[in-house]
Amino acid sequence: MNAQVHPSICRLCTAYCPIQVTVENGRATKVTGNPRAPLYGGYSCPKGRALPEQHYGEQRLLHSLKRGPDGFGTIPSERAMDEVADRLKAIIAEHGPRSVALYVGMGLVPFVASTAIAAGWLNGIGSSMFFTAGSIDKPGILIALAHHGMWQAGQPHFDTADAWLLVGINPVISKSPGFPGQNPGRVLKDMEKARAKLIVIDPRVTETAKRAHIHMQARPGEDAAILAGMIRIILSEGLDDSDFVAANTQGVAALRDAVEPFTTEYVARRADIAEDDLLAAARIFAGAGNAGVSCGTGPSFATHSTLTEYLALCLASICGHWARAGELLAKPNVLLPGYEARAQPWPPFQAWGFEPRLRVRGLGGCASGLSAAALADEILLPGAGQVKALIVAGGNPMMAWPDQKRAFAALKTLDLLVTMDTEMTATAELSDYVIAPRLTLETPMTTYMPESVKYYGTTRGFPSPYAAYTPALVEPPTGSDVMEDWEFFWGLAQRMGSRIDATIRYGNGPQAEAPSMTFTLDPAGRKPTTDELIELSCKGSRIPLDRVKQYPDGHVFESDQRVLPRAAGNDDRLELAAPPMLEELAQLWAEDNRAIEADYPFRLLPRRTNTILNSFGRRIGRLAGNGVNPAHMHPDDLASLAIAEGDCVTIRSLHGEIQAIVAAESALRRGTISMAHGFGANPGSDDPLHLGANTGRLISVEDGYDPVTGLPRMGNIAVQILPANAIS
Ligand SMILES: Nc1nc2c(c(=O)[nH]1)N[C@H]1C(S)=C(S)[C@@H](COP(=O)(O)OP(=O)(O)OC[C@H]3O[C@@H](n4cnc5c(=O)[nH]c(N)nc54)[C@H](O)[C@@H]3O)O[C@H]1N2
Ligand SMILES: Nc1nc2c(c(=O)[nH]1)N[C@H]1C(S)=C(S)[C@@H](COP(=O)(O)OP(=O)(O)OC[C@H]3O[C@@H](n4cnc5c(=O)[nH]c(N)nc54)[C@H](O)[C@@H]3O)O[C@H]1N2
Ligand code: SF4
Ligand SMILES: [Mo]
Repeated sequence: MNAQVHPSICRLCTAYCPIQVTVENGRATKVTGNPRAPLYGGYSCPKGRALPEQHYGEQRLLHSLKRGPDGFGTIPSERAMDEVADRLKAIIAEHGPRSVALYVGMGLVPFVASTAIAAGWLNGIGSSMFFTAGSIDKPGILIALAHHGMWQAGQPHFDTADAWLLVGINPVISKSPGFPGQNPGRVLKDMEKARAKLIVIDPRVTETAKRAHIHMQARPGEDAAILAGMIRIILSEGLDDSDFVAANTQGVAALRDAVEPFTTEYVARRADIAEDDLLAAARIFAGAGNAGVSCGTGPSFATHSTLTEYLALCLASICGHWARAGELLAKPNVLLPGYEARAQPWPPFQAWGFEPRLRVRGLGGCASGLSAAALADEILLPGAGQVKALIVAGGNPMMAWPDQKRAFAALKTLDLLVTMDTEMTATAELSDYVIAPRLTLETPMTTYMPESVKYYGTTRGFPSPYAAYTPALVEPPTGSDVMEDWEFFWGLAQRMGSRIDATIRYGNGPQAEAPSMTFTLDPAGRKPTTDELIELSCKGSRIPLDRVKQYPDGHVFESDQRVLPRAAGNDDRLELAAPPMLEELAQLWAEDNRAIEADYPFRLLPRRTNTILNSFGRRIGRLAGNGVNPAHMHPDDLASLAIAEGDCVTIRSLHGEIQAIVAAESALRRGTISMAHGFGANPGSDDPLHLGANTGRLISVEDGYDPVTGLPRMGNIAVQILPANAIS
């Protein structure tokens, strides 16, 4: 037996854990955490350890497929590209380039150049109908930054934080990039040792909330009100950093007026939390020398997401929790170009109202891109500009888009649907062609992607200047016909006689002027290798890629670079009173969420679990368990409805209904139901006992949608529970 152990990187989620992969006779047989790697303390999770199953399990697509009258049959990938290119050319000739849309999902995230090349291909054929899963995640972050402005130097070093506020984010499980995801359980332990205080707002006693100094188990959907209440306490008690506020912000008086109605007593009653907890949380956050606040998908999906993110920024700014001149720059970059940062803002900027305009709900281009929640309607709405062909790359619209039935109707109307996926997903089932990609251990990669997420929110990115590179460790299984995601777009451009015009700009507004990567590929010329694309993306990096490659276990490339003082004559300011945000705050006040419809007394909340990543790997037994996503409910709620654990109930919203198996969970706030997404089947193939239920079916794309990002209410959904029925 020829077994070797190689260091590598798991890229399933944005944690990018360093791993050790045992390779026997050209196959990856075992994955464990890498104890030699810095930052992660040897951590790996069950999903990462199941990489061999992802690569060699029966579910893996090893050939591209074409749908014929009798179902799917394999097709050589070169021929699939010939046929797809011909059909696209015909569709463009008849309906124009805008009739071709591209949706990029989480499966494409690991390799920045894949998304850049996919988007560059779309550009090259003259379409700007580019949609990503990011638009149905936390799109409000980017719009909030545009309203507020951004602190050039970012936050101080994470290890210096003596308080941290987590709003509806559960990093212990999700490793969501709003909090250091490098072994977050250990990060929390280290915080405890350093006596840093963790404050959590979550309707569930999550794995993270268990470690909190203060946990406000609030009513869902009240996060903006709670943050407004904290700001009011800080300003009225004079706990703000008034020197920082005077020197670097504007609008504090208007903010003070706007939060005035959000008294401690009012907020505590509205969100059903203890007044003392709210007071203590505000005082701890303001009293900290350095503190951060990160909001997750919980508040994002509960409506008012941009406002919540905006108030989180205002909270940080009134407390002056930004890096000051002379401090060490916390995130100096490694694989991205180095940069100089001053202790001054980039002032607010416009981040919406861009081309292209969509034809539905007044939506269009904005900093978070086009809204994927509007794409089904763009496909269904007849007339000039209708989308006729959709390429789905590393995404699963049938599992992930809000309003599953509308997504189903839309995908079935298309003239051409092509999906690139490693498995036969619910979306692939509806496709004309399914393209089989290489998987991660078959491709080289760097930590470039998780490094770059710092440009998409204040608390994101590696907490230290860490980087790693891994070569491909194995070849795809013998006899397979798979390609890298980017090669498919290269192949299409080659056949369509178009170019690939790719640009990656990091960050938002004025910040995006700084590091960027622009390249044009001419598919008439020589095809690059993935390693050449990696080199291209790291051109101008602070640390040369070759040096990073010298450390197979990854390395922290410390820098002694300091934050520079404000430039002479500069008077840019952070905006604490952006009119659209203060107007929304006034609406929130008037809205008063306590009026829960009498007929829909429960609130359905999103959650993530440690073994499942979105809709990935649903067919990998070790991860998916029995394949069901239980509807978690409080035992007292179950008792009051005479429902037993394991019963199948109907969950009905104003928009749709699903059937789900109930599990008791006393960690939940009463009146809430907590369920993972990405389960279930296409309409007509439901099998709640074996495949689980799709929570997207309960969502309406028009309910509470944000006028800029288009994000509808995807959580905090009012539902009723109809008692056990006799499904078997
Ligand atoms: N109801 C509800 N809806 C939600 C959410 C929710 O909480 N509740 N969450 C939302 C969020 S936060 C997000 S980000 C979106 C996610 O939306 P999507 O990205 O559309 O959905 P995923 O389930 O992540 O699908 C990723 C797909 O990529 C495939 N894949 C894995 N590796 C590769 C690869 O190397 N190449 C290719 N081509 N494919 C690969 C996987 O098999 C999977 O089918 O869903 C959103 N939708
Ligand atoms: N294991 C695993 N990791 C993942 C994923 C996965 O599917 N599995 N998905 C990845 C993706 S695409 C993303 S976007 C990230 C998401 O990462 P997170 O944003 O951390 O997502 P969750 O873990 O679902 O945590 C959301 C929390 O919000 C709470 N919540 C629900 N509604 C509300 C509300 O109205 N207010 C407040 N304050 N809290 C609320 C829920 O109880 C839950 O604990 O995770 C990524 N990582
Ligand atoms: S947390 Fe798990 S899935 Fe995410 S990178 Fe680490 S091992 Fe992979
Ligand atoms: Mo996400």
